[in-house]
Amino acid sequence: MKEPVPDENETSFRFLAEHSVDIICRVGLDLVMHYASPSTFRVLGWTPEEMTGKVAKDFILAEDMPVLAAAIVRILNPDVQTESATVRMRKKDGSTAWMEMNARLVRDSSTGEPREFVTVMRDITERKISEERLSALSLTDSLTGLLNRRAFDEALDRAWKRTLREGSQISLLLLDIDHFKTFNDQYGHQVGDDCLRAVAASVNGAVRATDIVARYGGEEIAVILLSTDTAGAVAVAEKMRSAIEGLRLTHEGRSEGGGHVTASIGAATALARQGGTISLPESLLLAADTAMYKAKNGGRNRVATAIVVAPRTA
Ligand code: GH3
Ligand code: MG
Ligand code: MG
Repeated sequence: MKEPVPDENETSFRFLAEHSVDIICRVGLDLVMHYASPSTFRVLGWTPEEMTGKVAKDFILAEDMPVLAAAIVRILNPDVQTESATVRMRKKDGSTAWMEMNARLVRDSSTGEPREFVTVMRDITERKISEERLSALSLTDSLTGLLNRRAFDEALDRAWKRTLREGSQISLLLLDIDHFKTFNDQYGHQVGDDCLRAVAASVNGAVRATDIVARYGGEEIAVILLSTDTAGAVAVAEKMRSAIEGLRLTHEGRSEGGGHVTASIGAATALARQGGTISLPESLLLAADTAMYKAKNGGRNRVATAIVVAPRTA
């Protein structure tokens, strides 16, 4: 391949590149770096000399290489002018940076054949981190740290579809703190919040890592137990119930619960079988809610169950 002769354009390219805050690179079609601007040192810790002659995969994390490969396929399309990709790059100090790359394919002015890529890269690590924090915030409940209702609804939808497809079973626990209104009235809202946090931690401690625990409403916690039958659901619910009782959080107004905070739990199981009629996940929620009220009416601080049969879809 013929090296381009430095001309006025070349000189101004160099001038801009040498003074750019962003990293500017010239990369061959074989992904070998021919030029890197001095800002590589400030952004990534590598000097331009350390980067030139190397290939993309020497700096880009292996799991992000498919993202780059897809962008290259798109940019080779004659109708595409520029293409961007966001990938992680290894910095000299061993850490990684999220880099947004905007690339343009330079073609030979006479033949139109692709010649090289000119890429502008910008460190967007800070932005990525705050985006990740924001998205975590919108999926978790800030008081308890459990998943919030939105995350729960999405998780239940996914789990439900999977259960119907596999013809397996799924259980849903709905837990409600007993006489929590009088607890708040007696000890104040702040102590009520502390109590909720403690209950949430107990619930989390009673389940497996694959189970999904969410704050469903004010003082209600919902748990999705994948591939779990009624016996399994009751075992987990009992473990939760006794863990909460075992916290020994004083609730003087709660004489029937031994003067401690307790909770009632509805455990509903859906079996996916040919001929099942319960096709919506909301029906499982309703069954768990009904079972929970059965536990309340039965004297609170207990577990009650319900079973629904859903249609198998595969
Ligand atoms: P039951 O045994 O029938 O469930 O009685 P309960 O008093 O717990 O039921 P109810 O639904 O009437 O009351 C729920 C109470 O939970 C009302 C509300 O003050 C309290 N609550 C809901 N969310 C929060 C919260 O975030 N913090 C605090 N401290 N209290 C809350
Ligand atoms: Mg309630
Ligand atoms: Mg309650």
